[in-house]
Parts: sequence; C-alpha cells; structure tokens
Amino acid sequence: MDDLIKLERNVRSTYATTLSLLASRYHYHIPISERDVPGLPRVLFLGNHSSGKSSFINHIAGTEIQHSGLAPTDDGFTLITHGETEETLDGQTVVTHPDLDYQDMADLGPEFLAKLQYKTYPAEILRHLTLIDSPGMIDSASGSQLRGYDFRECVRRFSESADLILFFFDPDKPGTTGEAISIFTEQLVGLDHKLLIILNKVDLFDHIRDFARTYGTLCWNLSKTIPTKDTPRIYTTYIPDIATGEADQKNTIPLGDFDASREEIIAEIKRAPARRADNLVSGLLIQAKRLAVHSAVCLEAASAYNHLTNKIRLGICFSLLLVGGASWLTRTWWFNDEWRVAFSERNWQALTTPGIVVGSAVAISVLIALIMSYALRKLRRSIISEEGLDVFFKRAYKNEFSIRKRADLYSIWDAVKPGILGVVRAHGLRSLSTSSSSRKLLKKLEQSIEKEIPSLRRKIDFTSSFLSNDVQPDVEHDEQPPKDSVSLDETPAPPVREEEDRSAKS
Ligand SMILES: Nc1nc2c(ncn2[C@@H]2O[C@H](COP(=O)(O)OP(=O)(O)OP(=O)(O)O)[C@@H](O)[C@H]2O)c(=O)[nH]1
Ligand SMILES: [Mg+2]
Repeated sequence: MDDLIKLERNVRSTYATTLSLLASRYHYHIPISERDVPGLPRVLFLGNHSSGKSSFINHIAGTEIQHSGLAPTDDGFTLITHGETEETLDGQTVVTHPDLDYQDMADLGPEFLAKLQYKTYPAEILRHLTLIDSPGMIDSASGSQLRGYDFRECVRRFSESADLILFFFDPDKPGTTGEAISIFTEQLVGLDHKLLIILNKVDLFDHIRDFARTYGTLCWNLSKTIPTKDTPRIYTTYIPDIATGEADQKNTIPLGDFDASREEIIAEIKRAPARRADNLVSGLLIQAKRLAVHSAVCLEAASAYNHLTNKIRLGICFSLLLVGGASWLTRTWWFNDEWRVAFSERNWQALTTPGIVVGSAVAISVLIALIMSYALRKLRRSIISEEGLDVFFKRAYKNEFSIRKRADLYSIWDAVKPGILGVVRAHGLRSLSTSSSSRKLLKKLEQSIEKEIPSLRRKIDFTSSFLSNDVQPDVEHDEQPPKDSVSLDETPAPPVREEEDRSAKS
C-alpha cells in the first residue's frame, strides 16, 4: 500500500510542478484534491433496484453489512470500508471529517447527506478498499423528486472518482429501466474502461432459452447505449448463499459456469488498488495532454491576435508620424501671415483652404480608425468562433499532421475546444500569455508527456504485489482461486483511450 501512496505523491508532485503554473496562465481547471493522499481505492456498485448489489457486497465481505430485500431497499449511498469495530457515521460527519476524502460531496445538498452513510467493518477484504453501495435505479420519470436529491449528479461524482464500477442487471429488468439506460448514456460516458456489466441472479432461470432471451435483450439494450462496435462483455453470475435451491427448480440451468464468472468479478474487485494506480497515471496523462493542446491553441490564437494588433498599432504610429512630419515640413505654408491675420480677426471665410485640408485629414483619420477597430473586432470574433479555433489548432499542430493523421489529437481537441471557447469569451485574448516562459513551460509539459509520465506508468506493475500479499479474502472460495479467475499479475490494466474520456469534465 505504501507503493500506492508513493505513486499518488509522485502524481501530485507532477501536477504541481509541471501542470499547475501553465494551467493557471491559460485558465485551465485541473481537478485535484487538496488532501495529500486521497482515500482508499473505490469500487462503486450501481444498477437496478433489487438486482443484488447489497447482497453481492455482503457476499464478498462474508457477513451481512447491508440490508437486502425484494422491494427497493437502499435509498442513499453507503460507503463501506475496513475498521477494527463495526461503526456507522452519518453523511454530515463523513463530509466534514478531515481524514475522509469526501469533502467535495458536501455540495450535493442536505437531502443527499441525510441519506449518506459510512460503515466500517472488520473484514479483511475491505482493508484496502472502499465499497460504495447505491440506491437501485427505478423506472420513474420523477426519480429526483422521489429521492429528494440529484441522483444522477451523485452517480456522476462517485463514478468519476471510482476505480471500478460494477453495474448490476437482473432477469426481471435486463436493461429496460429508464433510469439505468439514461445513466449509461449520460453519466457513464467515457468511463467504460472501468465498468463491468453484470447480469446477476441467473439461478432464477428455469430454462436455458429464458437465459438466452434475457441475455439477448440486455445486449440489445446495451448496444443502443454504449457506442462501441463490439458488444461489451457481460458477466453472468448469481450469489450462491441466496440462490434458489435445486429442490425449488424443476428445470434448473447448470450453475457451475457462472461460478467462474463470479470469481472473475471478485478478482477484479481485489485488483481495484492496481486499477487505482493505473487510473491515477492515466488521469494525469489525459489531463497533461489536454492541457498541452489547450495551451498550444491558446498560445497560437493569442500570438496571432497580438501579431495583428501590433501591426495595427504600428500602422497607427506610422500614420501619426506621417501626419506630424507632413505638418512640420509644411509649417511655413500653414503659418503664413495672411492666414494668421485672418485667424486673429476671426475671418473664417479667408481660412476655407486650410479648413478643407484639416477637415479632410481628420475625416480620413477617423475613417481609418473606424476601419481598423472594425477589422480588430472582426478578427477577435473570428478567433473566438469554433471555426477560428479549429484553424489555430491545425496551425499549432501542422508538423504533427504533416507526418501522421493523429486521430488521437482530434479527439483531445473535441474535449478541450469548449473550454477554450469559454476562456477566450470570459477572459479575452489579451489575458492569455504569449511570453517565452509560457512557451518553455509548454515544452516542458510536452517532454514530460513523452517521458516522465509514462515512466510513472512503468512503475505501476509493482502495485500488484501488495494485493497478493495483503488482501486475505474472507469468503471460502477466495482461499483457493479458481484456475480461470483473472490473475492479478497477468492481467494488464486496460489502457485508457482518449476517446473514452471525451466527455469527462474539462
Ligand atoms: N435468487 C437470487 N436472489 C438474489 C440474488 N442476489 C440477490 N438476490 C435477492 O434479491 C433481492 C434484492 O437484493 P438486494 O441485494 O437488496 O438488491 P439491491 O440491488 O441492493 O436492491 P436496492 O438496494 O433496492 O437497489 C434480495 O431478496 C436478495 O435476497 C441471486 O443471485 N439469486
Ligand atoms: Mg441495496
């Protein structure tokens, strides 16, 4: 576990030394917690009501921590972790406790806090994990009215900070609950690298054809919500302590194969600390790449704007000099005796000629000033438009694009563009630095994306070691891991694709 803490500190120091100054110069928001070391790796349980989330938690903890029942049981979130004794803290205490990393949840409102709980239990499997049980999803249009708090926002917050998300379905509602589907399409977009989809309670099927039909329905529903070409993997399982006994089932389907699936889910849960290490580095890399693109485009746009405004300023100075020089050279003509006398006698008629010359000069100057301010405004507007920023993005990366297609850069661009638009509209182009020190910071960031940050990832492999040493599972089957369960050492953490992360906060 010390290794994970060390890695978290390394990641934090990279944020502080390489990212934060550049981010503040270009008004880029880096989500980073104030605490030195955030809490334990988190596993979030989501899914339909009565799909077996709480029962699964009880199963892996080897004891009844959570209530379960056929009617919607949980109406709030419960954080479950290790403690020497059984204890329960209320939501208000959780978000104000200095040792717990949930302070940012306070703004979800008193209704949410009233239903938030923090439970400790002396189960070994919880020693390096926090399990988060959630209220089941329902098929009601007025979900938030029913619960009194913004459930979707809570799901989004917990999902973003989770290292593994288990999404439970059951034979009764295989992806047919409105709330579940909309959460897939809105709150979980881009998080599929840490998402496991589980069809639980397979022991309830009497015939294999019922199972096939339900499985097909779930696949069909998911294919409409997850925009990948491949159907996502669905773990099919049941909880043995609860499963309907053989005696009750006239035509039961063979359950042996589903045991292996359950072991795989449990292995993934135990791998959460390793996932956390991987997620930390992936998160840093994603933020670093986004910040690099954000800064490069801001720099390009601000430089172009400054370049043009400088040209215009130069033009104005040149015109002033021209007018001044011309007046100086023609001073004898302007100050001749005839016009001086006419001026002192207020004989305006005699001053028609110089009047016309001065008037035309002023009119021409005003016209030029108007044209220039119009051109500047137009330029600013064209830079601040999406199309304008696209041009600067292509200009900033013209060398990259001349070598390869770089679809990855385009997907980062899609994610950062709205942020840049917001920055230039709110702060203006002048607020963006074009100094050589900012260029140096950007160069340093690009170098650390190439070398320093990937080298942190290389150090992750060691994290699997603390898992195998430390976590002694409570449940019987964990003592003898099945042959086909996922090996902690063999399975590499899934890479985070930039496209997957498109929707995440920017
Ligand atoms: N037959 C069978 N029943 C199960 C299984 N898993 C859970 N159950 C039962 O399903 C019911 C609901 O289980 P819970 O664990 O409360 O479900 P939940 O998802 O936490 O429900 P909410 O808290 O309401 O969202 C309980 O009566 C469990 O005993 C399973 O694998 N097989
Ligand atoms: Mg429950």
